[in-house]
Amino acid sequence: MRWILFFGALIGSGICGREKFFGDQVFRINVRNGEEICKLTRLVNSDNLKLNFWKSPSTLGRPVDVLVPSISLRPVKSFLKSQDLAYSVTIKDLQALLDNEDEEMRHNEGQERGGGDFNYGAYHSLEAIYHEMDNIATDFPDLASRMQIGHSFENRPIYVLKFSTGGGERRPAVWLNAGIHSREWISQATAIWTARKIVSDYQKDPAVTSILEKLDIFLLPVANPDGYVYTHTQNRMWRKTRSLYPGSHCVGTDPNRNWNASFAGEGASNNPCSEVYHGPHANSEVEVKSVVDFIQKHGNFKSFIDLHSYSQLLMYPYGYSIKKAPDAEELDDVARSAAKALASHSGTEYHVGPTCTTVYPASGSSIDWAYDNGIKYAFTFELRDTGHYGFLLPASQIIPTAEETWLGLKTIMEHVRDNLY
Ligand code: INF
Ligand code: ZN
Repeated sequence: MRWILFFGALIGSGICGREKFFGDQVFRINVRNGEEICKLTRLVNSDNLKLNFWKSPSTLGRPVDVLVPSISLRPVKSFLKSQDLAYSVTIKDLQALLDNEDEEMRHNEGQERGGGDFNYGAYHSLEAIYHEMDNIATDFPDLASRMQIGHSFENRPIYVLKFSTGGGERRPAVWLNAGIHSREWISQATAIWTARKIVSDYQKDPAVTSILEKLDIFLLPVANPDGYVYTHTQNRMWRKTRSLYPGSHCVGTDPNRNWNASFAGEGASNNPCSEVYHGPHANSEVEVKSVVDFIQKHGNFKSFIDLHSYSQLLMYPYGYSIKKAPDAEELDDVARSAAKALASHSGTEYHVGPTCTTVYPASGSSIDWAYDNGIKYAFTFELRDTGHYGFLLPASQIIPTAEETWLGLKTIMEHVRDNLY
């Protein structure tokens, strides 16, 4: 028994390196109605199969993506067959994709250690992203500054880049949030690329110059630093924070259910082991509270944009209710213009709509909190792709994704610039 505990501790402590997903696959399951969603949810929630929703069942009957460990392949296939649920295998060998990603990152880190510039077409460690934020602030001291707005549960700094051309401490501002769900690596990568784009294009791109003459931009590339480090060192599929509360045997709160917006309502769970666990109370996650405190202290934010992946969606409030946001028409118009601008780059198609009916009910989300606290232009981007690679989007797609997303972000920020309230 002692040996089992010893090896268990060893693996848990990460000394044996990251969790492996040998033979694991991702299934895309077509659900046609509520009854089938319930059946599937029960299946995923049955502990022994260790399934994990990559994309939860949605109100629209969109297909559901589920990570199926190799040991559960047979029972899951027979269950789906018995329930007459059609499915396809979108990722046949998850570990192969992870090995690819690992190999690319190691190669790139070698280049950078040799003094190379930050490669925006590669995924990076938290340390490398923080270092590049510092470089950007150093390269453009009159425009960019790196500030610490708090620390994570495991005491890592939470850094934000502020882009400002003056106008005092309370100039109307835009908050660009990324990396709140740690496994959505295209989100952090797009954010750091966007930081470099803003400083590079100021006084070159008239749109950027005019936006920055009226607005400050605050960019948080890694909103969940502990989770992000955990995806690099222990489990690439980690989504939540790494907080642990007395009496709970599961780690992590979903930071996109922890905001004070219909907290603990529909679409969140009170089970600490759930991927959508809302936490013991609103703002229990220091990573969330740090952003809330900063925004409330500043008091003049006009837009909050949260970058997630995947599914190619551009959504606005509400997630916590089916009720229509007072500004829904305007937000829908802006989102459709942004999606059109985004698509002009490479034809990437985004669906637009309110969270609740576009994906599923979700209480405690960042953009619902922002909107209900007077930050009118609140949007969530679900970046590439639509499930072929899912969270494991190849690094070769980072720059095209960031470039097209930038066209959407600019569209929104131009609208904010011209419609200050
Ligand atoms: N987004 C979903 C989530 O469960 C959907 C969502 C988006 C809910 C925006 C609320 C607000 O949080 C993701 N995407 O996790 O990565
Ligand atoms: Zn997410």
